[in-house]
This record gives sequence, C-alpha cells and structure tokens, in this order.
Amino acid sequence: MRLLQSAVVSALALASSCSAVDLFVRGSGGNKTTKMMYGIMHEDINNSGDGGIYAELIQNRAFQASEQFPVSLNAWSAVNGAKLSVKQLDKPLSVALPNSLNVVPGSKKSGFANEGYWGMDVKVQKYTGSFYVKGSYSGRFTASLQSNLTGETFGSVDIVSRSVANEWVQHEFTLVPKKAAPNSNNTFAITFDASGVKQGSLDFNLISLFPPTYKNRPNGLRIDLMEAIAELNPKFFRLPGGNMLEGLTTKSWWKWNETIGPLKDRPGVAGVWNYQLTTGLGLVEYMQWCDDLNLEPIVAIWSGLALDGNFISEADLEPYVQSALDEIEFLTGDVHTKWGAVRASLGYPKPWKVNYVEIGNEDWLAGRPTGYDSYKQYRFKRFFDAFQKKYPKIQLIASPSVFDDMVIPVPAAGDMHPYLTPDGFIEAFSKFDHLTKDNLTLIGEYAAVHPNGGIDWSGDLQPWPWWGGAVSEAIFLIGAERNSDRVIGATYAPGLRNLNRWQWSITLMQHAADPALTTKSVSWYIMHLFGKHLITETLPVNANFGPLYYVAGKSDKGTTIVKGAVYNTTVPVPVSLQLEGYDKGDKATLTVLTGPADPYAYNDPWKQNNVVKETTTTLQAGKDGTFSFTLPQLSVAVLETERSGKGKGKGKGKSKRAKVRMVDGQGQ
Ligand SMILES: *[C@@H]1O[C@H](CO)[C@@H](O)[C@H](O)[C@H]1NC(C)=O
Ligand SMILES: *[C@@H]1O[C@H](CO)[C@@H](O)[C@H](O)[C@H]1NC(C)=O
Ligand SMILES: *[C@@H]1O[C@H](CO)[C@@H](O)[C@H](O)[C@H]1NC(C)=O
Ligand SMILES: *[C@@H]1O[C@H](CO)[C@@H](O)[C@H](O)[C@H]1NC(C)=O
Ligand SMILES: *[C@@H]1O[C@H](CO)[C@@H](O)[C@H](O)[C@H]1NC(C)=O
Ligand SMILES: *[C@@H]1O[C@H](CO)[C@@H](O)[C@H](O)[C@H]1NC(C)=O
Ligand SMILES: CC(=O)N[C@H]1CO[C@H](CO)[C@@H](O)[C@@H]1O
Repeated sequence: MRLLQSAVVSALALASSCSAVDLFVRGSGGNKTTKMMYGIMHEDINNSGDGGIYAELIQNRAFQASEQFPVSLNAWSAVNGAKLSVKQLDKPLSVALPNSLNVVPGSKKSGFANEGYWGMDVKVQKYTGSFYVKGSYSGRFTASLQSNLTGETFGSVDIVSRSVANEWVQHEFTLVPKKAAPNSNNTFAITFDASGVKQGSLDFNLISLFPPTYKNRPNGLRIDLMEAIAELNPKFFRLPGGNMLEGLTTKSWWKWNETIGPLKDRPGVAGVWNYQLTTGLGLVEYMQWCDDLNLEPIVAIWSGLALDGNFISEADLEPYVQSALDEIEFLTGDVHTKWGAVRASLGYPKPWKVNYVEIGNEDWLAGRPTGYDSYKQYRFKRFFDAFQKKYPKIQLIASPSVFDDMVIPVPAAGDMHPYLTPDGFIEAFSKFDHLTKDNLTLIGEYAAVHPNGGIDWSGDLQPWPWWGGAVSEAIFLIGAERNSDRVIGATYAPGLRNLNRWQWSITLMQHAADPALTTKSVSWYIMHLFGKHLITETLPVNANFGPLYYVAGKSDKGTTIVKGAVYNTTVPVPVSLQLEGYDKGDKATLTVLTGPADPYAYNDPWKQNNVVKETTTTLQAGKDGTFSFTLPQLSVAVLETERSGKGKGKGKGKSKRAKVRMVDGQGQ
C-alpha cells in the first residue's frame, strides 16, 4: 500500500478539525471551453489494433513482412498432412503483397488452419470471409470453425472453386456456425480435395475472416470494444497513434498513403511494438471510426523523426512536408484536387473535415538532444509554415508541450504526455492555471503508472490502473477542466491491450479473443463519469484546494455541473455548495465513485470484478440554493442540477458566502 496509506495516517492530525468546505459558484463570468475535453487515442501497441479493435480474426493473413519482421508461417498450421510453405511467386497477388502460402495437399481432404490472435470467438452469428487462390482446382473448398481442444466443428461452409491456373481468383463466403463455442480456443481452417488439384499445389493469400463489426462496416472494428469506447462519450480522436506514427526507422514510419485502398494494395508496416502491422486499420478506417462515434479527428502527421533517433535533414525534408499536405488534401480536398480525386476513386467522394493537425509525436524524446534540436531549428517550422499557408484554419499542435523548453509560436498549441505518480498528478493540478490564452495545449496522453515513491522507468509500472491512481488522474483532469478554454482536451493512453501480449501494462481497457474478458479499468470509470457531464463554459468558484479539488461550469443545456475529487484525508469531507441562481428546493443529481479500502485495488480481467462503486442520489437545495453532501477519502463526484440556473436566482451572491475570497477559479 506504500505511500497512499502513510498519507492517510499523517493526514489524521490535520483532519481532526474538518469543517465543511464552503464552495460558492457564480452563475456566470467564466470562459467558453473547447467543448471536447475527453477523447481517445489509439496506438497499435501489443495487439490493440491487429488482434484488438480491428476485427480481423486471421493472424498473419497476407504473410506481410519487413526488414525487422521476416516472413513467417506464424499462426498457421497444416491440416491432415498438407505441406505449407511461404513463397514469393513470379506472379504475386499484388506488388504490396509479394508473399503467399503454398499448400501441397495431403492424401484426403486437407489444407491449413489459423489460430487467430490467441484464439477466436465463435458464436452463432454471421462471419464474412474471403481468400485468393492461384492454381487450377476443380471441387469445393471448405471453410470451417472448430475447437482447437476437441476438434469439434461449430460451423462450416462449402465454396465452389472458381480457381484457374496462373490467375489469382478471389473467393468470398459467409459462415454462420450452428453452435457457439464454449471458449475461444478455436481455429479457422480451409480444406480441399487433393484429387481436384491439377498442378500439385495451390497458392493462397489474403485469407480473411470477420465477425459482425461495429455499425456493420466492411473491414471494420470489434463491437464490444467500440461500445466500451462509445460509452465514454469521447469528443476527439488523436490518430493514428504515437510511437507508431514515428516508426522504427526513417524508412518505416506510418506512411498514410500505404494504408489506403483495397487490402491487397496495403503492404503493411513494421510496427514499433515487436510485430508487423497489417494496416488493415488504415487512415480511412480511422476516419470512419471518428464518423461512427462523432469524434473530432486530431490527425498527427509524420514530422521526420524515427524512434531510432534518426531524423530527416533540412535539405531532404521537402517531400515529407508535401506528403503531409497531401494527406490532409486526401482527407479534406474536394474531388477536383489531386488527392481528393484519389479519395473519391476509393469510394469516398465526400471530404472529411480536419480542424486539428499535430506535427509529429514526442519530438523531444527520440534521439535527444539532436532530434529535438532539429525539431526546434527547422522541422517544426517547415511544417508549420506550409500548413499555415495552405490550411490557415487548421489548429496546429506541436508535439512538445507548452511546459517544455520550446517556444511554440502562436497560434500553434502544444501537447503534453504526463505519465506520473498519484502525488505527481496532484502537484500538476494547478499547472494550467498559469497559461495564457496563447498557450493552448492538448493532453494527448496521460496515465498514473507508478505508485508514489519515485519513477523508475526500468520497472515498477503498476500491473493495472489502480483506484488511488485513478483518483489522482481525476484531480489532474479537474485542473485541466478549470482551464478548458486553454486545454484542448485530454486522453488516456494507451487505450487497449491484448491480455495475451503486452509490455506496457497500464491501459484503459483490456481484451482478448474472448469478449467475456473485455475489462474496463478503474480509470475508464473516471473518464466515463466526467465525459458524461461535459462543461461548455467554466464558472468562477472560490479556490482553496485540498483535500477536495473541484471545478464548476455550465453544460450546453444550461445546467450547472460541479466535479470534485478527494485525496489525502482520513475523515470524510462535508461539502456545502452554494450555486448562484438557484433556490431552496432546486434539485441536482450527485454521482459519487468510491473504491475499496485498498487504494491499490484494480479491475482484474481474469476475475471480472469491478472495484468502483457508483452511487447516485438526488439532492435538494437548502437555503440560497445550497447543496450539502459528504465525500469520503479517494472519492470522485459530479453534481449536475436539473434545471438551468439563469434568471431565477435570488441569492446573487448576497449571502454570507459572498465573502468567500473569489479568485475567478484561478487561485494560486
Ligand atoms: C499526501 O500526504 C503525504 C503524507 O503527508 C504527503 O507526503 C504527500 O505529499 C501528500 N500528497 C499530496 C499530493 O499532497
Ligand atoms: C477565464 O479566463 C481568464 C483569463 O485567462 C481567467 O483570468 C479567469 O480566471 C477564467 N475564469 C474561469 C472561471 O475559469
Ligand atoms: C492450438 O493448439 C496448439 C497445440 O496445442 C497450440 O500451440 C495453439 O496455441 C492452440 N491455439 C489456440 C488458438 O488455442
Ligand atoms: C482456452 O481459452 C481461454 C480463453 O478463452 C483460456 O483462458 C484457456 O486457458 C484456454 N484453455 C486451454 C485448455 O487452452
Ligand atoms: C508514400 O509516400 C511516401 C512519402 O511521400 C513515399 O516515399 C512512398 O513511396 C509512397 N508510397 C507509395 C506506395 O507510393
Ligand atoms: C505562452 O504564450 C506567450 C505569448 O505568445 C509566449 O510568449 C510564451 O512563450 C508561451 N509560453 C510557452 C511556454 O509556450
Ligand atoms: C514492446 C513489446 O513488444 N512488448 C511485448 C509484447 O508482447 C510480447 C509477447 O508477450 C512480449 O514479448 C513483448 O516484449
């Protein structure tokens, strides 16, 4: 329990005289917010994309490879004595996919099986599949889903061969299993009759199988994970990731132009987390993700720095600046522009809107100090100038934060990525209070990752988001919301991890092939509560923080919202909250999240427990529109009034609480 508990003990002395915290919230006089406080980001880290939210079930479906990750038969196995090998044929399926699977059949019906990403979820639902075959075969292919433990077949379908010698012919099918599998230890197989094969073997490529996807998109996303994200009510999406954008080398960055178009034209890319990416989840799929959840895209463009620390020289930078401009033209240009026409030719005539572009990712980190110097000296400026000229309305974001030692030119914003201890987040609470209107910032990643007691990047990451850490995140977020005219928004990172393959352990959600293992972390519940109550205008409130931290504002419906969190107390904190413009009898809903006694408790995917307790009560205001309630140690609360406060109030600050020092929410 380390420091959190000792904190509790030493706070005892202070707490003995705990009188009510008096808050007085004015009815007006704050600032308009960016209206997009909570968002999401996605990084294909340890199979959160391929094998995660990207719903493809077949692993290594097109034998994609790179300098870093050589071609392999990973995830494939032979069925009934067939012989499998990966070949580079003179006539490949496409330039992008030069490798394919050669299958020499065994004596009876034989073929090959794929074990998915550590299994496959098999239910009675419609699976949509396809594969390419080269070689003459008359007969039927059988596609089937079966248990890897017992061999039981849950469903299969016969596909009449249309394959011929020397041509790649696509076969499409749908498969509805007759029975759901009891667990996810299943495989997908394609088998065929040796007798119908004319030239000794057949070649296969791009073997794909999708379960139903979110909003039924072809090449789409996993339903349960998208629903868990949608529930957060996010407003923006930082895409296409962080490190993933940068790439391992200056040759293997996430080239947006190689992630678009038919899957057979996508070569994939060497991922930065130890596996090859299919890029089936490409630029267009990210934009559809935004469309489906109504998210404002924050599109990050490659700024010429790779994770190995190498960067593009000033003399060589021009084509990359052009590529970034082309990317935005591809997304937003009308069909008469060069790249807008390419987009239309792929089936998307309607341009998307892009209002935010981030130049690079963490340019202060890789190859430091020279990589960062090159960003400050010319890389940022070249992109900034080019975008200011061609897309003056786009809000540009530099990848360092306004707290780093880079002068970020107005009107660009910065991006901060705090990965801190709980105490570190409390200390960062007032960080944004000192920013001017010109120092706009995004919180493009955040997470409590270490317990109090020091940051040690060589280890010491907590295995899961834990309750005490989540409360500290809430306090940090309250600090950001107090300044949500200057803080563009905040997103937890990473968002997802596959339980079968992970290194960075702290993530917002966890998943495996089996949807029953999808788990919302304690930090998810914080974002969920705060995201549901969106402040569109801050309201002044007296500032005297700790152990209760708070922010007040109005929603777009005019209701008043107050968010609070308690850290470092032993006795519950009585709160007396007077809202200007409200009267005795007015109603508000108070939602309080509390955790277990052990602040290190977490939501465990293997146990499917939830340590977060949510309590909702309806409160009635007493005299002068004052709501009274009590918040315990390590709790997070949101109060929202039932009606708009405008006009009806009599208090108007005349009460004795008007004497409370007003600092327009910007104390300290
Ligand atoms: C919480 O209390 C402990 C013990 O008094 C103290 O060391 C720590 O700094 C406090 N944390 C914060 C953020 O105030
Ligand atoms: C609104 O913004 C101004 C200028 O930055 C600041 O001084 C003031 O405290 C803010 N008010 C609130 C309620 O956030
Ligand atoms: C299937 O069984 C094989 C052999 O026991 C094992 O190596 C593989 O990981 C299993 N795959 C799945 C999806 O259960
Ligand atoms: C089967 O899959 C589940 C996940 O669905 C896993 O927990 C379990 O260990 C697997 N069983 C065997 C025998 O491999
Ligand atoms: C994609 O764009 C990059 C940068 O302009 C370029 O180097 C690469 O050749 C392009 N890829 C294709 C397939 O055109
Ligand atoms: C904040 O904005 C001011 C005004 O443009 C600028 O002088 C200052 O350098 C900015 N601070 C940071 C940390 O970027
Ligand atoms: C960075 C990375 O790839 N981390 C891990 C991903 O998962 C595999 C399998 O568990 C690990 O070996 C990697 O270290």
